[in-house]
Amino acid sequence: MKQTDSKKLFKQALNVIPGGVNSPVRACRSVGIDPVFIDHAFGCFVYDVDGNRYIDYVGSWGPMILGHRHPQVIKAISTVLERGTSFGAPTDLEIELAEMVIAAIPSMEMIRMVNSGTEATMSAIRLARGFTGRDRIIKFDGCYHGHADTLLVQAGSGVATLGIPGSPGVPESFVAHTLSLPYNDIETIQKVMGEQGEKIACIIVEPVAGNMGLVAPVDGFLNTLRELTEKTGSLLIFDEVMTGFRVAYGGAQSLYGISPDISTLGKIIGGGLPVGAYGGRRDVMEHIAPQGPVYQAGTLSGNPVAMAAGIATLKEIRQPGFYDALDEKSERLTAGLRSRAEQIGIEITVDRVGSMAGLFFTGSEVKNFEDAKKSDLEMFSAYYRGMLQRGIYLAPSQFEALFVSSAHNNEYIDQTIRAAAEVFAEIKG
Ligand code: KE4
Repeated sequence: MKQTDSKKLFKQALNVIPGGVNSPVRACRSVGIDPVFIDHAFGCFVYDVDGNRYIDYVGSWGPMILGHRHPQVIKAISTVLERGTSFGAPTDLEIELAEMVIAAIPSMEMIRMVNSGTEATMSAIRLARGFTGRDRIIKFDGCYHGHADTLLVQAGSGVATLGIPGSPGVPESFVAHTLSLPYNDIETIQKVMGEQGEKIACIIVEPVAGNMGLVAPVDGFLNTLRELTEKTGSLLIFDEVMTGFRVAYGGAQSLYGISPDISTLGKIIGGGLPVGAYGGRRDVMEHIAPQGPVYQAGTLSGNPVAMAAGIATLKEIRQPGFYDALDEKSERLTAGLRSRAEQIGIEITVDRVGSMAGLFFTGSEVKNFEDAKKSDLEMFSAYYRGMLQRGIYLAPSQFEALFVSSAHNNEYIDQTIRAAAEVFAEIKG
């Protein structure tokens, strides 16, 4: 696989951009290669600057559920450009997208648009603290909610001890009110909420975790969070930045039948443009400025071009049968990976929720971050490199998910399975 131009560009990028990338995971450090530079994309393919074509399962980390350059999305963007790009004033498009999201996710009675998932979760936590008058928050090890200081705590920094900064530059005081507990550990959250529940402003959780690889909630975990927060007057925040409109049109909350107090969204609702959002109970959201005292703002929030892309995307994915078809394709892929690994005798754990899937090189169940870290990370790196060589573009980290889009068809899914079988045989040793 020719990579001349990618290497040239990466060298150039390293001079002017930290790590040569604008988001760390893109540097591919954990899989031991330099990143390929993408020139363009279409449907389920991305094409690098050296002309190599890849079947894309990153989908820009989730937004591209329709595949790249869907005609309706491109049309909507070019149409709105006739009106302008940004006004810094309210537009009808913001109401249209807000009403579509609220119709899809009933727990969101009101919604505020922002520009990223990080902004959404950061604002949701400020809102929960402002609404409850409490400072302490609970998150879970292995869940990632963006890079706001209060959420960058060292995973597993002890069940009872409060947060230890997960990054230089985050003052201890900024995470002093953050507790990070093991995901899917019902006993621990019950114990901690029993002891400290009255001090907890909110619990924030990925209802299906996609940032430690894919880890689904065990039976009762999400219900327990709902019951405990109701009992203690804390708020439950579902971070659906990744799962929202991904695992179902109504998000993970519609799959598990849980109504959180606040939900955060991003990725798909921007259709590939920068959009995040947070929303929830009206009595909570009414605390947000200028209606209420909790401040949050953004120059490009509700940007008309981004709104148009989001509206066009939701119009397509709300079509009857969209998710059934996506489910079938995703099941074909994960079942294929599982059966080929079995035939070849390599131990993998493959899980899927809707069109979001994950693969670990372990024969054991993966229920939390500790389990995920025990999988064979070296083998994952070799798998990643082998798949890239065969034209399959995966997330360059064991601790990410893969995404199937409506643009993936059986021919390319079967090609992916064949490539995986070759790589499994190669890395099995
Ligand atoms: P952004 O600020 O990156 O838009 O969203 C942060 C965020 C919040 N919540 C969840 C559940 C998320 O998955 C994310 C971001 N996801 C990562 C992929 N695991 C973005 C990729 C990246 O960091 O480059």
